[in-house]
Amino acid sequence: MDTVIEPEKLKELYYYLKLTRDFDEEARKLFKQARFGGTYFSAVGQEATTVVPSFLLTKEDIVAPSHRELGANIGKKVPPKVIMAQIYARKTSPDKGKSHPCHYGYAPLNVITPASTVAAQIVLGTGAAYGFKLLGKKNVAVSFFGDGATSRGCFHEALNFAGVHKLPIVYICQNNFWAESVPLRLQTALTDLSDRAKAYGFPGISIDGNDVMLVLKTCKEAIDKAREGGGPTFIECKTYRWYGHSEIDPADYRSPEEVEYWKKRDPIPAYEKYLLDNELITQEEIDEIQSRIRKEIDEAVEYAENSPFPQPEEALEDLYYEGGENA
Ligand SMILES: Cc1ncc(C[n+]2csc(CCOP(=O)(O)OP(=O)(O)O)c2C)c(N)n1
Repeated sequence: MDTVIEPEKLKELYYYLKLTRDFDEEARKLFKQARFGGTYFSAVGQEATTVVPSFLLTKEDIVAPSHRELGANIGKKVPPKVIMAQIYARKTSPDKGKSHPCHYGYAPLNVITPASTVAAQIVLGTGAAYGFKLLGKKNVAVSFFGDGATSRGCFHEALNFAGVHKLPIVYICQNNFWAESVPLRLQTALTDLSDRAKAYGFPGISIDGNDVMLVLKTCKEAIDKAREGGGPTFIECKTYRWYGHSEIDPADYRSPEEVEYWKKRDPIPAYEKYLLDNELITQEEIDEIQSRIRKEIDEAVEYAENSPFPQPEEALEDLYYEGGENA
């Protein structure tokens, strides 16, 4: 069978998608039990658009995620226990418990820690791509953001710069039709956000972000092209978050019909069916993946809950980079 990536890899992708879904539902449950503070930004429903692009990258490629990109971290193979320690704000997390719970970043795998300011990570991802170009490296940056982020000035400045310099970057817009409680129609008069790319001189594509195989094909082509010096691509993935903006938001600004419509378009069972129908996975393998995921999530929770909190005086540590050849 002709697939965009090897059949074995399709199976591996299923594992990362399912891990993201189950981890996310677990984190929601833990928040409701007050096992960690702050809030939690669920991305249940949006897994295809985050896991797939990251999964296609090498370790050296850079990911610039936003606050809803659990899947981008899992797809880049950040260990679940590292992410759980971040959610729990423990000392063992990459930022030693200093940042927001869902600002997951991980330097060893080139995942940039998101900034709180919406759209700021688009600038960072673009800067990373510029760095790759200046250094003559064959690497790619992938920047993730929501529909709301495309209404901010720095989004436009970054894409303009990327177009001028033909940077090796893929912009993944997760259009879930809501920026917190603001509907898309009050943010823009556009129907397809990918039209924005025209203004910057590079291709924009709008796709069904819940179709795993379509996301895979579109992202693979864009990433390969960027790696070969073909410049940026903007991919608008139309998708949906099932729950509120964060776990403290009941999201009663949305109609039950709208939520139901999208729940019926759940990307994961559809992908599972595709794999089963095409004999790319067996039910036994699915069951085995499921029990492996359960064990990994339990271990991640145990790790986070047994990790210490940072001490107040540690808040002043690591504010400036003190090592390296330019120190
Ligand atoms: C400049 C700025 N304005 C407002 C906020 C508060 N805020 C955080 S996330 C968010 C919504 C972002 O919407 P979108 O970009 O569509 O991403 P989504 O949450 O839908 O994934 C807002 C308004 C912020 N962090 N930064």
